[in-house]
Amino acid sequence: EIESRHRLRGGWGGGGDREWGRGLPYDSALSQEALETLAEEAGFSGSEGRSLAFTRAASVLKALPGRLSTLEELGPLPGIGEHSRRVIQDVLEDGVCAEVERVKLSERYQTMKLFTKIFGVGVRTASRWYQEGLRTLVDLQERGTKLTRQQQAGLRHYDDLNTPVERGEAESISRAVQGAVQRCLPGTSVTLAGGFRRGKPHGHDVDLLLTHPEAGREAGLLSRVVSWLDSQDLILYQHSQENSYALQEGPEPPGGRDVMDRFERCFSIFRLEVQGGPGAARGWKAVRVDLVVAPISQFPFALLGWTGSRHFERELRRFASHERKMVLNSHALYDSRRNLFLPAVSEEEIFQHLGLEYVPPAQRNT
Ligand code: 8DG
Ligand code: MN
Ligand code: MN
Repeated sequence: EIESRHRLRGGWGGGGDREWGRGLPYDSALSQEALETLAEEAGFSGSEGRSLAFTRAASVLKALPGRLSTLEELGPLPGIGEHSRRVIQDVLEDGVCAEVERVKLSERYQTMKLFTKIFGVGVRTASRWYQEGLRTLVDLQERGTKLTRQQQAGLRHYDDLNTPVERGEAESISRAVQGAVQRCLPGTSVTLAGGFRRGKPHGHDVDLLLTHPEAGREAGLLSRVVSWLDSQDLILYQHSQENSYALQEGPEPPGGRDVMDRFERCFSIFRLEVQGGPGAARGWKAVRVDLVVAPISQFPFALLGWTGSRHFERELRRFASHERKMVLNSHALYDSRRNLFLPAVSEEEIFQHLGLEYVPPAQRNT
């Protein structure tokens, strides 16, 4: 897809004013939404492959610069399969796709969506609860469903955590963490990654990447930072994981399950003071925050990995492995042909190693 995007930039210019069959302006947003719903539904059914196929198709549409007028225009596009084409065709012709509308109305889809929006609840747990006949958040509480500490926090702050985080809020949390690291280890840098680094105006959480210019100094930093934030009543929930990455082990096999990495990190919920918005009456709002610590030598890889989007990362890693015989993850880039790690001090250098033009964060929203 990354390759096809490059091709598209050359070949698809100036299509912005085309209109579809009945003379109404049409853009691909509706088809994208329809395909994303089917991707989500496939994920709920545990069909990862199908889910990925729909996500890819949606993402190909997103990369089209102009409007889509006929299905024929999709002719030479790779990554859009039979089923996705049918969905796009339906949307082009009728404005909706019956299959998608059926999914959206189904009890299972709606319940799975409700449950998986609880912090700490994945598809498997949500699916089990559905099988057990649970349908609402109240059901979970009243029927004494066994919940982890994380899920309890997720349920307690359900509304806040499903309210988009504004950029200003992310910046304010970033500053609070800056303050904490300056007390614990001066010189530590805090970088806003994730969707906000890609320029999105809001997100579902705040992703912060910590590093220190002197290798090794970052060890043990996170627990001190979290303790200090906690002592300031800024933390409503947290669980941390230690660094489990050892470069000597060699690269992990390509095509690993997802983008999970092994940095020291903290999944948390912050208590953010707010003036307006949904939490205004209370004066605070719960916000999901991911804190990740990377050693300086791995920082560019961590930054690239944690900037996302998830789909962009997946495609980039696939490109590295299929086209370059390289293993890319959030820790390193490994050249399997030459049997060596390719170090980098910036994201630009990683793209160079991969033989790709640099893609700035704002263009990674695929
Ligand atoms: P959003 O929060 O605004 O909804 O979007 P996002 O910022 O793009 O999504 P995210 O779920 O916060 O993930 C940000 C990036 O972090 C994404 O490309 C995946 C990446 N990431 C890693 N490792 C890990 C990991 O171990 N867990 C999680 N959750 N994300 C990881 O590189
Ligand atoms: Mn994020
Ligand atoms: Mn995150």
